[in-house]
Parts: sequence; structure tokens; C-alpha cells
Amino acid sequence: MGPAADDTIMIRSPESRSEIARQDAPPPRLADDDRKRRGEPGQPGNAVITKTRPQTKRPNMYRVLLLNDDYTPMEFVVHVLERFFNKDRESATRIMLHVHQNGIGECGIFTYEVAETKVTQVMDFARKHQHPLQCVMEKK
Ligand code: TYC
Repeated sequence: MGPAADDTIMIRSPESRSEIARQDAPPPRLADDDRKRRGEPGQPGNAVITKTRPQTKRPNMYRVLLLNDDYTPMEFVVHVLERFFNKDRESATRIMLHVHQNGIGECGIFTYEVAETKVTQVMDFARKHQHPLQCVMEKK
């Protein structure tokens, strides 16, 4: 069929053309497994479930904490926070004073292996300098 008798030609936007294409098109052909899953008649066979699910579980996180004691010098604790927890002097001092006044304080939150490494590094460093500083981790 060509143009209408009055020679009017309708110009359609791409959107309305695709609307019509969708109405006229046959339903999409189903793969064999789709027919089986929908319980339609077909060849008996071995259906393999291929549905996937995003594997994006968040890792468990661990707080690394410093404990207060009466002997470790304040300056040593500030140095530990700068060296192993990448704190600037101001935040390191704030955290050290928090531990000094409250008995315990958070240095950072990490995945298990990173937290474990930080605890080991701090404990080894304190022992090497003969300070009784304690560092622990706890699951969030
Ligand atoms: N309480 C210690 C002092 O007065 C300082 C200190 C702070 C020690 C924090 C440990 O985790 C600590 N010298």
C-alpha cells in the first residue's frame, strides 16, 4: 500500500514507529530451556538452571582499638597512629587523648586481614620499644 488517496503522507516519530513494530512483531522465540521452565510440552531432557545472581556480599569489618596503660608515652602512641594508621598529627593526638581519658579508642575499621596486620604491627613495634601498649581488633 502506497500513500493515501489524498496524497497525505504521515511522518511518524521514531518512537511511534517502534510502538507499531512492537505490536506487529511475533512474540520473541523462546530458547528450549525457557519452554521447559514454563512447563510447556516439548522434548523431555535435562534442564540446566542458568539463572545468575550478583555476588556482591560486603566483607565483615573489624575495628582496631588501642588500650590505655599508665606507662606508654603519649608521644609514642601519637607516633603509632601516624605510622600505622596514616593519621595526621592532629587526629593522632585526638585519638591518643581519647584513649588516655576513656581507656579505649578506635584507630580505624578494616577487613579481617588488614586489621590483623595492623594489630601485629603495633604489638611488634610496642614490644620492640619495650612499651606495654596493647592493640586489639573486634568485629563490627
Ligand atoms: N596513659 C598514657 C600516659 O599517661 C598515654 C597512653 C595513651 C597510653 C594511649 C596508651 O593507648 C594509649 N603516658
